Amino acid sequence: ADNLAAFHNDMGGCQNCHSDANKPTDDNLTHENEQCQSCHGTLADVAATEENVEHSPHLSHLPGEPACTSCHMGHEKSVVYCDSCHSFDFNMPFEGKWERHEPSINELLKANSDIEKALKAAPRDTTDIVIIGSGGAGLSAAVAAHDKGAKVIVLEKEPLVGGNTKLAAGGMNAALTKQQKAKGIEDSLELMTEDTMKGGRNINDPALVEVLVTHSAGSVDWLTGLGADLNDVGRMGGASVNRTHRPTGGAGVGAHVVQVLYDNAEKREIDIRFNSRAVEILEDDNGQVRGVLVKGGHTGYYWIKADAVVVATGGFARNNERVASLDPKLKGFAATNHPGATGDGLDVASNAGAAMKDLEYIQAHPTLSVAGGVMVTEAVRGNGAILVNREGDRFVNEITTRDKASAAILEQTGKTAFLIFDDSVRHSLKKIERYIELGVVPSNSSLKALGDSLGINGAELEKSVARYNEFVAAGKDGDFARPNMPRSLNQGNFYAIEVTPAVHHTMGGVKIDNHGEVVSTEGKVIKGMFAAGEVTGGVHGANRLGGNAISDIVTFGRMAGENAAAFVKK
Ligand code: FAD
Ligand code: MEZ
Repeated sequence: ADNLAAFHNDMGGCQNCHSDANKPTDDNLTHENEQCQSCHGTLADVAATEENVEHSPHLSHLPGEPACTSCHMGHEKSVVYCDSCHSFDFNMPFEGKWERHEPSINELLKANSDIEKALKAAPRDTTDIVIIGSGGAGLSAAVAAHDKGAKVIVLEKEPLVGGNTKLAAGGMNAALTKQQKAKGIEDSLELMTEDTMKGGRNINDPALVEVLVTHSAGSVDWLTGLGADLNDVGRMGGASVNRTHRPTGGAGVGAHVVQVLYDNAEKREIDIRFNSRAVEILEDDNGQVRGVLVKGGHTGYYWIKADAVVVATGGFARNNERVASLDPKLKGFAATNHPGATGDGLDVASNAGAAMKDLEYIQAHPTLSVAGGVMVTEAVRGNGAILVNREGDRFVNEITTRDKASAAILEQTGKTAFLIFDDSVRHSLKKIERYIELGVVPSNSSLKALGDSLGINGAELEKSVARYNEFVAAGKDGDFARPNMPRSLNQGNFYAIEVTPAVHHTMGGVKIDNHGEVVSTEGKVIKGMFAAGEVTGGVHGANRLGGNAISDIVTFGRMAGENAAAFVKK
């Protein structure tokens, strides 16, 4: 046997896995995954047998309950899905190499007889609204639309829930929240607007920024009402005050928010289809949405009849060809994003007549860990870490906006830098434990020894940290005017993470109005087509502030869901 199907066939036949030997049950492989678990146990059961393994492959940070078939393929080579971001040396039966060969939307649409057949057939399902994408925008839209009485189907092309949202680390920005008030933080809608516009180089659409800012506290309340914990409030680059909300103790925001939204979607029995790629938005002769063409990963092409669609497919930072065609400086750059962030939604929406906005603005995040392929959250700097170069010197205000911090790192020797912090920063932010578990954070009780072991000038590093601590004591950064220096770096062990910029966020996308409706190339609203989240353009202008995306996707996702529900009722 050289794959799982052949192996199980030798053990008793196709019915070991399938209810119908000729075809899979659905694109989630619901029955097949139940069969895996009935013999091997749940993910947690399997992880419990791996207590002595350094990184248990079944103990993942991903929300939802990832299906066994996300990695263990039946009729092809199995792949370690984690390797789409990391590179672990897991030993998996019948293993092949992680690779993605995904034809673009426009390649799929080229003279395809399977599509023609599917479109001539009756729709496989009828619903009110199809939501494309199961990230934070899509799930917020789904829960909100359901609660306004609409029937929804969520399509997700990956085998897992959550898109980039599940990776979000540092937090969600909001002004005038109960959480800020409890901590005595003074903020205002004007200040959040000013910071957002300034960070976006003032080309943001002011009407969209107004929606973002005025609904931000309401979105925090909505999420906490659904069960989220957003009690910790920290600072991200470009913010004038602490307004970045995350779970208590500084745990990652995204996996938590996706888990909460996913649990709420499950409670409402919302139909979420994995391995299901939206290929085309179908319109009637009047240009009004009438459904969506889907490529089911296991069941083939079919279409769903629906009166409205919400495009919530996220950004395209993981598609370097598309990125480099818009910003050639970023050719060959690594990305912080999940593998599905390829920009399908731009093609799907554009083929249906949508206008695009600000596509050329693409952001690099300054701190992708050189080892381990993991983005190190800006909250590490927000909570006190500094950046030094190989010469052991600071070279930038660490919490400036990302465009400036990334550019400064690329000017240093080897185009990398080191995040330096101590135990007090470590203990201020739970997320740091995850980086330590991944083995990407060398540490030492001596700063000099730490520097020397990593090819940093250790003696100079000691001097730079001592000088920084003097600035903290004086309350003024005499070198780079860093506005917040929450703690000195002098407690316990010291830590270093080598970092470099990587493509992170795509600011541009589908043009929407301030109701979340998609605007056509002729400047008119396309009836029944809504969009929300990173697939859209205009909210963040030329450069997004850290923490503003989670705010964006929850606010605009909810709004698109509610307005789509109102539209279908009409
Ligand atoms: P996603 O969450 O990316 O969801 C889109 C989904 O659509 C994906 O699951 C994708 O597979 C699916 N999809 C795409 N095409 C199709 C198709 N054709 N058919 C069906 N499904 C499709 N922002 C913050 O504000 N704070 C943070 O702390 C933060 N940390 C981050 C950390 C990392 C590592 C990354 C990568 C981003 C971070 N961001 C953060 C940015 C933020 O997470 C994203 O901008 C945001 O989550 C995007 O949400 P979304 O719902 O629009 O898209
Ligand atoms: O908004 C972001 O992308 C963000 C806060 C990322 C991070 O550094 O945590």
